[in-house]
Formats: sequence, C-alpha cells, structure tokens
Amino acid sequence: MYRTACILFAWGLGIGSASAKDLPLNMPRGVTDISEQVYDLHMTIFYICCIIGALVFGAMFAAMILHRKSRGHKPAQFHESTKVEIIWTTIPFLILIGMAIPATKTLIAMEDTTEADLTVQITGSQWKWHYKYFDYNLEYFSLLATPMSQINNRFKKEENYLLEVDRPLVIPTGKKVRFLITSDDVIHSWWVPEFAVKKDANPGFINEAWTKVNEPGIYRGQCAELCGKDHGFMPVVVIAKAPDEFDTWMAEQEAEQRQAKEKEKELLGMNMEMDELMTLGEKVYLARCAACHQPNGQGIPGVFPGLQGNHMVTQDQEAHIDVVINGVNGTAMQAFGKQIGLKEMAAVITYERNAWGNNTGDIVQPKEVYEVMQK
Ligand code: HEC
Ligand SMILES: [Cu+2]
Repeated sequence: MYRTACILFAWGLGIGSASAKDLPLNMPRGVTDISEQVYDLHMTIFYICCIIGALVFGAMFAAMILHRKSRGHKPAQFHESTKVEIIWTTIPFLILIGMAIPATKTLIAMEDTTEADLTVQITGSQWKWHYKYFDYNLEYFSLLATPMSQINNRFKKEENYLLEVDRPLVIPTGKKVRFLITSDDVIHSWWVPEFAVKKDANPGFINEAWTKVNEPGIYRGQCAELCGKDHGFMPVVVIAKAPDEFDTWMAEQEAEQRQAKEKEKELLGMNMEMDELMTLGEKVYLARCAACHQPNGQGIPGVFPGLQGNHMVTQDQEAHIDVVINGVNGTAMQAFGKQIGLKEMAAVITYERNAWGNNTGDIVQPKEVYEVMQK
C-alpha cells in the first residue's frame, strides 16, 4: 500500500531523474562518494519499483476496464498453468538478484574501514558526544550550544536551532577518517546524513564507520536513537577543513590542551572567593547538571534526586565531591571528573552546597577536589 502510494505520488509530480534531486522529500545526495553511491542505489531501486508498479497496475486496470462484464467479456478459464507459475517465480527472482548486486556492492564499500588515514573514537552519553583522536593528543566533549532562551521560546529560534554545538568534530578533507563508535550508558546513534553515516553507539561494543569528505564545509546531524529525555538535544556538528588548515588547527588544540593541564597544577595553590565560586558554579550547574537535577535543584522525583536539602549535599562533603567526580555506576549520574576542570568542579560543588537555601557556608577549593580525585 505504502509503495503504491509512493509511486502514484511520484507519477503525480512527474518525477524525472533531473527533478528528483530538487525534491525536498527525497533523500539528500550528500557530500561523499559513498553518499553518492547510496543515493544512486536508492534511485535505482525506486525506479525499479516504479516500473513494477506501472506494469502491475497497468495490467490490472486494463483488465478491469477493457475486459469488464458489461462489455460481455467471458473470464478466461485456466488453472494450474505451469507456464504461468514458472514465469511469475522467475521474473521476481531475477528482479531481486538485480537489486541485490548493486546493494551488496554499496554495503561492502560502506563497511570497509581499512587503510584509514585518521581514527576518531566517538562516545555517546546522556546527552552529549565525546571525540578522541587516536593519532593525536586530543579529546573533548561536544555539547549542545543552542541557548535555553530559544528552547523556551523567549527568543526567536535561529537557523541552526538544536543543530549547533560548542566544539564540533573537525576532520581533514580528502582523507579517510575511521570512526570507532561506542557509548557510556544507553544506545545512541551517530548520524550525519550528508556523509551517509549512521551507526549505533552501543555500551560495551565498538561499531566502525568511515567517511572521506571531498569539500570543506560544516555538516550537521543528530543522535538517531531515542536515548532518554534530552535525545533531541545532542546534535552532531562536523567541520571538514583542508588538510593544511586541519594540521594548524590540531597543533593549536594540542597546545591548548597541554596548557590547560599545566594551569590545573597552578590551581592547586589557589584560594577562591565564595562569590567567584558561586557565579561560576551556577553557570556550570545550569550547563551540565540542571537537565537532570533541574535548575531549582529539586530534581524529578523517582528519576533524578533533588539536591535541595539533600543529606549528602548539606552534610557529607567528601561523599558529595566523590559522587560528582566518580558518578554512580549503572545510573545516569556520570563520572564528571574527566569532563569538568578542577576549578569548575570546585565551583559547582560549592554552588550546590549553598544554592536553593542549602546555605551550608562551605567553600570547596580546587585543591580539595584534587585530593578526593587522588584517592
Ligand atoms: C543525566 C542525568 C544527570 C546529570 C546530567 C547529573 N546527574 Fe547527578 N545524579 C543523577 C542520578 C540519576 C543520581 C542518583 C544516582 C543514584 O542512584 O545514586 C544523581 C545523583 C547525584 C548526587 C548524589 C545525590 C544523592 O542523594 O545521592 C549528586 C550530589 C549529584 N548527582 C550531583 C550532580 C552534579 C554536580 C551534576 C553536574 C555536574 C550532576 N549531578 C549531573 C543524574 C544526573
Ligand atoms: Cu542519544
């Protein structure tokens, strides 16, 4: 029924091969050789379906109209015709073979991750992506960048609404990039339509995919596997740069990451003021924790614990620091120790201990976070 509707619809619009690519309902052609192959395969199969539809329905309507009873037609009387049965077994068989050959060729090419120039590990978690370059000393998280004000309709939604991140994945053009895709919690799926790459990110498994982007540009995608409350809030953004620009970018990033590590050490001797910690802490909390524990610290009963008046948050400081650093295994509470810097960690813990009327007066310094981290 669905196929019939598609065919009639396509006929109605008078699709020819030239106009099909302009039709927004059709799948995108993409920007890689593989996506081009996938598109061609899709069109080939689609046209085969159109021809079958035209022949079958043509014969059916011809029989119904030209051979109708009111014209005095007598039905033909033949049963168990071996000839007909052979024909209607052989023809579909040949059609299926004709479809399987190009489909298998494309699938094999998509799965061939050998001889990659570059490998990136992609890890999904609720609700963000983490990228780790194997051939370089660089890894980072990539979070949704669309401001809450647009999500809440307080501001106009911009063009890339829910399709923008703070740190996109950057890859070089003209190079084969292999992706190793996995997850820290539930099943996610890393999807960039224009690369024709869509692979599930399963906890405990590593799936492989690859791409080779021909033109520099910004390519956007989304998590394509329903993964919980903020599934719609973990987009994918990939920037493809010419190889020399990629090298420059990478050198800068590596240097920055090194400096950040050295800065961490300086932090250990630092004593921060309450005001500074609270301001930074609120920012970190809203960006990283509020999705679950809610901006007012009340959580969602039965799902995410409230932190307002929470025993751990108002009493046991070391346990509090520990749970934020190491998370709680097997729950949505992640180990933020590798995601958030020492200063931000000190700030967000201080914030939780003093916001929403918790007012413990406790100030947590980066040094104290570091000490718990070393245990
Ligand atoms: C994806 C959802 C999620 C996010 C984001 C999240 N948490 Fe949690 N958090 C949880 C869950 C679920 C628990 C309860 C774990 C358990 O079962 O013990 C929890 C527990 C906690 C606890 C312990 C509360 C208690 O009574 O045991 C603290 C403290 C906490 N989170 C702080 C934070 C901080 C700080 C952040 C941000 C840096 C954060 N959480 C981000 C889901 C989340
Ligand atoms: Cu997801």
